[in-house]
Amino acid sequence: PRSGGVFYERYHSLEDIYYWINKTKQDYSDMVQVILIGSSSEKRPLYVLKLSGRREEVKRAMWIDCGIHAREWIAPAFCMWFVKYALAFYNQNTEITEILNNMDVYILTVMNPDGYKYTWTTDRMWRKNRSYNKESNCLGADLNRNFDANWCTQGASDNPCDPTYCGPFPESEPESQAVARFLRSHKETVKLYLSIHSYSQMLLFPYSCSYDEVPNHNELFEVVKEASAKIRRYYRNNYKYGPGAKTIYLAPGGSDDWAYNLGIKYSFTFELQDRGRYGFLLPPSFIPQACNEALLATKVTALHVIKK
Ligand code: ING
Ligand code: ZN
Repeated sequence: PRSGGVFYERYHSLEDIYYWINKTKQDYSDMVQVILIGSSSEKRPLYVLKLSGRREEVKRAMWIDCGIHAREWIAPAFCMWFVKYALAFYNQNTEITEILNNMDVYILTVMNPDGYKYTWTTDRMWRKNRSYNKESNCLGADLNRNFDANWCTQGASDNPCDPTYCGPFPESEPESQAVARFLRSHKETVKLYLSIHSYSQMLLFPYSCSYDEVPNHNELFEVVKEASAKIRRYYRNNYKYGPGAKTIYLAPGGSDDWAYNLGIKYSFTFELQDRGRYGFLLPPSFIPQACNEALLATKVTALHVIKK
């Protein structure tokens, strides 16, 4: 499916994305709300878009965050692609209509705005946020090692100079704290948690922070297996799937594990294109297919939760 316009087939600066958030709210004021959930360590606002179908009050919701890691530019591009698709095809495409009629969708387009900005101005391969560290000249913590799930054990670093630095304590970073607080206060309604990363083409679910199997392992496994099969069938591309620790590597302090332990039993991390040819430097010409693959996986997971 096309999502209209060359705008979505490019990467956008942070300023453009803030402008786009405001424009989207104005253009679709009947379906879109903007919620300020906090601010980054350099005091940039963290805006969540809330998409709602035109129906009566719904009791369920899903969450998508993109751009927790600065250099993974395809992730914010996906959040924008998803929003545009959902708004353009509500009441046109049966699946997105069913999703929006049954769930509100919360979207954090750039979870790490300071890092994202830094990759546009100074260091394209930056991963962490840009917070100050006591007793070190190195900046930043890895927001996907900063959540309270076996925090800072094997697979994370306690050295502020490392790219997987876990921070001084769980939720020490304003960006991870804002997300955690929002989800804690919405945990009765949020039934599905999605976190968008790149690269490696994988559909992951908890745990990443240990080799333990989660209680609904088999169900989550079947969901990502179906999503992977659909991507192969529709787009001729291969996505691995499985629990994070066994499928990619042991990584404590991740947001999906934390969200799972909070009680959001459908919790996934999608690693988008590619498998390493371009890596984080995925050319813009790959945006449409990469986003459509992730859109398909998003639909599969959301429809599964709705039909439960
Ligand atoms: N991958 C993730 C990372 O943070 C991950 C993998 C998934 C870790 C879920 C923890 C939980 O390392 C990338 N590419 O960032
Ligand atoms: Zn990442």
